[in-house]
Amino acid sequence: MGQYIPSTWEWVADQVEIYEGSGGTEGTNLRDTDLPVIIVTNTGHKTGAIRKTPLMKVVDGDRYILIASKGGRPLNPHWYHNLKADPNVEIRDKTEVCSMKVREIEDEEERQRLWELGVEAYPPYQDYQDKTERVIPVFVAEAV
Ligand code: F42
Repeated sequence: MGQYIPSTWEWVADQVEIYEGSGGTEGTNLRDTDLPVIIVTNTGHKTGAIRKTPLMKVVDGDRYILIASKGGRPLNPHWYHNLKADPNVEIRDKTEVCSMKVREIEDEEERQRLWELGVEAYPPYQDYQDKTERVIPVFVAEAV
């Protein structure tokens, strides 16, 4: 494993620093909302670096749903490519850290069901999808 390289988006790198620096007791929500956030530690597939990606917490039973929205931008986030290259991640949910394996949901019916769970947890996901041609990818993360 390489060394940790913070996100180039400062507000994101800052959240990771507070979240992880407090052992998962602070900075665990999205900005000043009460919407919970998890941190997905993944491996940069070009650099081999450790990357830490905060995402909205969306669950389906004991699985996490990871939604590669990137605010509805035309291209998938870099972390999408990292997860496709190496599905082994760590997910921090507040003070809990688990080793998990991710897979992208290709089945349209299953993807739609999980997408709806995402929109229920974080309605802006639908706005992001409405503003891009890109079909926003959905992953599930399951404990190994
Ligand atoms: N993003 C989402 O997509 N969905 C969410 O639900 C979400 C929630 C959220 C909550 C709190 C918060 O602070 C951030 C949140 N974000 C959410 C933003 C998310 O954490 C990511 O910052 C965002 O999705 C963009 O991901 P990104 O991987 O494109 O990050 C960019 C900004 C970045 O860090 N780029 C690096 C750079 O140097 O430009 C490269 C990162 C990287 O992984 N590089 C790879 C490597 O090998 O190191 C190469 C990847 C490649 O193929 O180019």
